[in-house]
Amino acid sequence: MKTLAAAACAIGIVAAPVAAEETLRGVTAFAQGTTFSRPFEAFVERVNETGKGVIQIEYVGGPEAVPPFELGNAVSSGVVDIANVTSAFYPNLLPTGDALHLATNTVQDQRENGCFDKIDALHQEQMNVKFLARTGDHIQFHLYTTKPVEGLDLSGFTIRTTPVYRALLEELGATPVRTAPGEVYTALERGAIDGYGWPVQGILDLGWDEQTKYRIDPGFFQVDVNFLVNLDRWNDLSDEARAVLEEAALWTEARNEDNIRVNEEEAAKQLEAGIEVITFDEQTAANYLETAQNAGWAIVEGIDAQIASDLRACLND
Ligand code: 173
Repeated sequence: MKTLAAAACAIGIVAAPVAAEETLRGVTAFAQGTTFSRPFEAFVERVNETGKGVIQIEYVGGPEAVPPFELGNAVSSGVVDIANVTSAFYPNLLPTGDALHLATNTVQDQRENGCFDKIDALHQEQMNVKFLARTGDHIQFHLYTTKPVEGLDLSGFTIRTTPVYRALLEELGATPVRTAPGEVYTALERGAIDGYGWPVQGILDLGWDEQTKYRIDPGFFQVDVNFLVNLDRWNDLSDEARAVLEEAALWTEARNEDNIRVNEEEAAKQLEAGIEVITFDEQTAANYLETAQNAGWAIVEGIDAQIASDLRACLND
């Protein structure tokens, strides 16, 4: 044996080529340590644990590293290798991404019924990224205001928006202004906006409760915050490295269920912080939700009717 090994070395054959450890640079669109960055931070920790010697993620930072509405471009071009970002921040690259927050099922359902693969294909074709994971299931969006609201009428209200709330706000007569999360507090403080759209989670994290008087119920849609990997980088990874990422993605998605409990905790904290809940009578609430869903799908249909009908079937299944 010894002689054989020595002979192999002598002619330059080494036992097996050992692939070098890969490192991905990761950025989140949300402030570090806050609600919508936390699942990504847990994912990074898991990859760095289970991927030792194979793949590691260097967590570069949040909106201070890359502006949130630029993060889609950054991961698409490869300036960033992996991003934690919602489709509402990259409508320029994937206009039909608006469909994602109209889902009424879970990412586990979507993996099972083929929707995940369709969404992945759209991301690969249109923005050169691998759609690795979806977080945010079970979390709904709300409108929050600094002034009381009467019925389904927000005329005279200027409301901070992203593509998630735009159609609904227009239906309600509000004036939407697109604002990055990092600018919302100051805009409220200055009275430049009378409210904003945001999920049920995260208000206290961001300190916005200090500037918020009302939350409008019911919530609508479902949050999507996605892990996207630059496609060239993804294709160049070893099978082993991709397996580490896929495993950690499934692990992260399994934890989406915790949101059901956290939603309740957050609503209780908002009440304690003095945020009053505005509710509608049953009929008005039903109209509000229907308006939101219809206006949401109308936008996706207007962009691409085929994609809209494909996704509508599997996101509501
Ligand atoms: O309101 C927003 O900025 C937004 O669209 C969003 C989407 C997902 C999670 C948090 C916020």
